[in-house]
Amino acid sequence: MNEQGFSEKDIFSLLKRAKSKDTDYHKVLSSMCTSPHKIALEAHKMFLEANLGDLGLFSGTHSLEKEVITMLGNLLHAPLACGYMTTGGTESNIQAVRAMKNLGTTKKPFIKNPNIVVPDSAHFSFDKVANMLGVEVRRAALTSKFQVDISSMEKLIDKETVGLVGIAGNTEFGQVDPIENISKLALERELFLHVDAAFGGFVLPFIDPTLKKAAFPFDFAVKGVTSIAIDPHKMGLSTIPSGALLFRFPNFLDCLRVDTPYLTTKTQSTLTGTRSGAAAAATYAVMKHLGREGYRKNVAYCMALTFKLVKGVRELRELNVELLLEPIINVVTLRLREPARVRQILLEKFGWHISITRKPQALRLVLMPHTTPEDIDIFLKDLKTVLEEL
Ligand code: 0PR
Repeated sequence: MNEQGFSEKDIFSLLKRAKSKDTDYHKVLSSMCTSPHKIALEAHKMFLEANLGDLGLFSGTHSLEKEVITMLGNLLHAPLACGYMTTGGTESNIQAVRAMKNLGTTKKPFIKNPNIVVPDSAHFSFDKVANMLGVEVRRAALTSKFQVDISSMEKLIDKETVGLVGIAGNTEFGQVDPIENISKLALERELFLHVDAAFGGFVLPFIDPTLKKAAFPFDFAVKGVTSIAIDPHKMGLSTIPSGALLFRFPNFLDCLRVDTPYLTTKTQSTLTGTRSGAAAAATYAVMKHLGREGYRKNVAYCMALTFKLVKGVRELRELNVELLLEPIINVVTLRLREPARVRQILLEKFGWHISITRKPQALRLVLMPHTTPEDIDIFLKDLKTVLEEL
């Protein structure tokens, strides 16, 4: 640290220099985050110092968090669900598995080495879960449609399994697991079922039902689902860090509780202590402001981009590019030759940020609200140029 303080002017010039190196979202097709809605930004600024780690001091902000959980509970078909606002999908997944472990090993005290079974497509946050919680994470195979294979899941369950995980909108393919079938298995085997809807939670409930080729029940309407992760800082258009974890029953929150004797509240079930009240206020503001109608419009916009991209890709068929999967949500994966090289050229020559799936390797594009239909036209033209040159 410098001995003498810098002037405000110097500090801001340093900050501006750093910020100028950041990528703005234009030409970013790899991110599941986007620019927050302006009302979320304003609300965030208003509550910058609010700390949800000490609820008694910030009861106003806490009431906003509680309202967010109620709105999400209603959206996900469990008006009485309980939960709290996390820093995002990673924390929600960690806490959901921690609750499974705590409740599972109490109910079945013989369990010494608990395990959970997740789809092979599970987000890398489950690797952190395994490392942190001492819970073995078993990865079940996927079908050719990148949904978890139920029979593979079933084979991995044993006496020490405490829970199952399904994904509603997986990170790489945007696919939705057959949550109803996983739920059947969970109920038969008396296991908890966590649904990771970190991305899909603000998409699936708002998709035009006439567009859905099949229904994708994924939330508490499915009987066996015991917890859900849903992230307002992704398709919810809120600010970072806004995640949420919802439990069907209050005993899940109870089993995460620790005593906090010198705080204004006596116990705490959250993972972090000090927590952003700003993110809770931002999420409250944008959810109230947009309402279901606003989110339906947001999803319709992203799905229109998705279909425009799909149509354009189909027109490039003779260049050996095809869809890996008919998109369910606003994630498109493209099978083509030399995906890593194509990605690199698209970045270096044209400035597009795109990611690549692991197995199989394919180009992955997430169509977020910061992208425009004109961007899609330009992207398709650039992709055509690259493929022709290969
Ligand atoms: N679950 C699912 C299904 C996810 O897709 C993600 C993140 C998480 C959990 C973890 O959420 P947090 O990162 O909020 O803890 N999915 C994106 C990914 O890993 C996150 C992301 C967003 C990455 C923006 C890059 C980026 O620019 O790809």
